[in-house]
Amino acid sequence: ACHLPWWRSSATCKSWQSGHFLPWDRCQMLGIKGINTTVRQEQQAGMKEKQVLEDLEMHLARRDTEVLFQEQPETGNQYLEDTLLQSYLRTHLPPKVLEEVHQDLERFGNRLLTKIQPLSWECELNPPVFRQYDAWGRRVDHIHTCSAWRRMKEISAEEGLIAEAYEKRYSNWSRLYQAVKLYLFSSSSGGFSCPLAMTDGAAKVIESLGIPGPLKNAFDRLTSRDPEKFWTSGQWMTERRGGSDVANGTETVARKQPDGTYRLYGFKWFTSAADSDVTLTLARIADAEGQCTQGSRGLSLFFLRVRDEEGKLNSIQVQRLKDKLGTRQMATAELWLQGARAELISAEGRGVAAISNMLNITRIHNVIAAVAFMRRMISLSRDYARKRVAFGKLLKDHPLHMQTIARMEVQVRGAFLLLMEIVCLLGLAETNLASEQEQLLLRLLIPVAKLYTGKQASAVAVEAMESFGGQGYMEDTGLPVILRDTLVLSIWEGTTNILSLDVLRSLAKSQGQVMAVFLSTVQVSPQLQPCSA
Ligand code: UCC
Repeated sequence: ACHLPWWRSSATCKSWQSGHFLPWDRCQMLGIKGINTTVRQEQQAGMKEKQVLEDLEMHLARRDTEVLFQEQPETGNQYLEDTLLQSYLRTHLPPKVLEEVHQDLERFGNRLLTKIQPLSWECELNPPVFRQYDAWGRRVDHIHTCSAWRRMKEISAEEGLIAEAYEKRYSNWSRLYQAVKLYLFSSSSGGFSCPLAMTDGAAKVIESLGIPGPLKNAFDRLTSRDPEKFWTSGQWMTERRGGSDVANGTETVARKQPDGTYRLYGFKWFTSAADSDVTLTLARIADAEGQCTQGSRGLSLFFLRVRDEEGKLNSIQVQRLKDKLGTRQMATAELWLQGARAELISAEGRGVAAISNMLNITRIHNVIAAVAFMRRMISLSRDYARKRVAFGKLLKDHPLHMQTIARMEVQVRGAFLLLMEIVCLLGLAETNLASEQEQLLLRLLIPVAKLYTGKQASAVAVEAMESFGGQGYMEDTGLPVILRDTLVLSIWEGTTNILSLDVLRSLAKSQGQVMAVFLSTVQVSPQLQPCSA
């Protein structure tokens, strides 16, 4: 008799002759119940069953190789595929610079595709692990990162992802060139663009201080192309009482030592890339009576090494790693500073003003990441539209679908051009070629671009995810990773409202001049603008 195995659906039965599974109604039709039938009837039934089985096997064979599976969306060499980027460089860079940069970017695009993207996925699959004690009960506070993450650090040095901006081989164009490499790297970096942002910010702060003697070694390492020498930096600003209101939230105290260094005592609640070599952080210097000045004027900026030469933590205890929605590839930790040795690097009480150089750089990196994630999602969505058939034709032949992609494309193009404008201005400012107006424009555009693209990137990522249908929601497509990592862009490095206040700060401090410059800049013809060659 026909029996239904418990693990099969009720619409299926197992034929007693063949051991194959047949739909229940086919069994009925074939009359293969096996009892109360004549020999002729059984022969007829046997032939019918054979035919059905052949049909079924053909059907299964087709299912194995064809229609059930959808073609995977892919990107090729991101530089060569990015027509806007290429045309921007052609129309803005001097020919000699363009020639060298083009060659390097084409090579880098291939390296990203063949070597770096697979590492990025490895970083996602092997997030950092925190081990507080060793097998013998000794406290070790070891943050273990995967080999792919450590390789990203070496690649960053080899590619000069920080060095390029400080060597200034191409004068004011070096910043733009660095930003383009970071833009290409960002969505394949497995989260390593975060420590790079802070490393760039730390180098910028040290450079803006005139690279004082005690910081020369650190500056050289932060901007090195040698993987053996290269250091990354953290930026420890956020404490228990919050990350936005730094002036009132910072409780860490600095005690001066007889040798002129300081020891820091406090609790840093959110320290990204906790595996970094060095960091910049804020603290309140205690006077002889142990009293500290409260508010912004009590904050000073310190530089410290996280570990000593033997890899031992600098009087720091790791409380735990953060359990984040995204950027899970990167170790973000809660740290107790228990007398960490540090050097004061700003004037006393000028910590916020000094670290704002770092904030402005990391905010530009945030814009870079926003544009890069949008570009990656849209590129994948476009490729999918060329491969995926629905309602009898490719998605690319459905006007409504293409309208959705076109709208996203407009978003990313606008954001990309804004980013290029900002890094052009930064390059001019860093080579003393920027006019006063250009400096004001830069000051205004950084918070505007960060707040705008941070929000825009998550909206575009959600839209792009939807364009893949249910596949977009599948973890192992890698698309949800991009969405999660994008969502942080409006949060860290200043939330949207904090940046809106920063826009007001720039307006107030310049007595409205930033707005006058902005209006006059957007009203003149593009040919007259600073970054239009
Ligand atoms: O740490 C974090 C995670 C790290 C991960 C980073 C990865 C990035 C990766 C990107 C790509 C993948 S998240 C935490 C980050 N924290 C913040 O962003 C802080 C947010 N809060 C603010 O920005 C606030 O506005 C504060 C802290 C700057 C406000 O401080 P104050 O002390 O209340 O502000 P004041 O008194 O208005 O400003 C003090 C001085 C003033 O200079 P003077 O005294 O000369 O007038 C300001 O003009 O600082 C100056 N200043 C600035 N200057 C303040 N902000 C700026 C600025 N943006 N540019 C120039």
